[in-house]
Amino acid sequence: MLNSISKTVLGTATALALTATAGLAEDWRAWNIHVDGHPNTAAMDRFAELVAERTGGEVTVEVFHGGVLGSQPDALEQVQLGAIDVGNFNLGPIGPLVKEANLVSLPFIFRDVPHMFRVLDGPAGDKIGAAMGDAGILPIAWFDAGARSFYNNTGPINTPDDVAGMKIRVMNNDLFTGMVNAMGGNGTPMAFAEVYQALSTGVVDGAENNLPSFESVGHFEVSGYYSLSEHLIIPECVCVNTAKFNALSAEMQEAVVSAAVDAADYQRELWAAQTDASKAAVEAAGVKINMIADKTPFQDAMAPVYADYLAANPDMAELVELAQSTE
Ligand code: BDP
Repeated sequence: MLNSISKTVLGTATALALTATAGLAEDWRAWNIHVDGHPNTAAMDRFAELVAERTGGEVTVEVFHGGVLGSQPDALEQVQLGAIDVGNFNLGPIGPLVKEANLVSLPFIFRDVPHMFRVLDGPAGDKIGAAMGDAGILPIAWFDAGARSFYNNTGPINTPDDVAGMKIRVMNNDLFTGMVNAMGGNGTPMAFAEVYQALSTGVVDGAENNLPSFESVGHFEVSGYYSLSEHLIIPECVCVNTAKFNALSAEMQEAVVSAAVDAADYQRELWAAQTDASKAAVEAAGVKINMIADKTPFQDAMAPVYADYLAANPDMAELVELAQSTE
């Protein structure tokens, strides 16, 4: 007769054998920096639903919103280590980890969002994706993050000279500090979660972001002017720890990718609507949206940023040319 311990062991062994036949269940932890009401939060929830549905529950995703799993640079390291499995990441903070990904963080590299997606869908995007995968952060779908513009309190920004002397918060990437410094300002990297307070206490004079994020975390409450410089058009990804993804069966990989791609289509629809809604909301709250008549002086001011980047990474010249020559 079996004693209770061996019954338990046997029971466990049977359960394990059943799981093994069905494939090992994967419970993924997902990082998302955005709050409720932001398009990416809704899209990450949709991703989790679709993954559960299409993998028959073999892969499940629990999304932690609002950056509670840590700042973006920290979360990216956690993805590389496999402590966080998946997330919605901006390619800006990925640049310091994957030099190919820095292509998209060069100011004014893209003419507009459709141009950015054409580059990502072409050979340049393949190179970036492969390099990110090699670094452990595999992109399986691309989100729209619009264009980033400057905001501050002292007055509208119309020329690079208006940025001179200002301390401007940027995401963690030397290209962004270089960008502000090239206008005579002081580019200051800081975690997203700290920016509201830094703006309201005057630790920084301004920051830069797209309209949905400018609104969703309340930066518009502490910034009177949003000037449409649109200096950065940076895509975002649904990115998975490469080893975790590779360990899935081909069928499960397909299910996860299709969930991410459909979630990205949903995100892009929501994004377009939210950009208009956020613009209207911040204007209604009293923010002055400033059109910049001529962006050429901003573009011209970026010459040293490109020169430094290409001097430090001569092998990236081909990618830059690929992007610039993409119709
Ligand atoms: C938002 C991005 C988010 C960044 C944030 C920032 O979606 O990934 O962390 O900007 O400025 O637009 O840090």
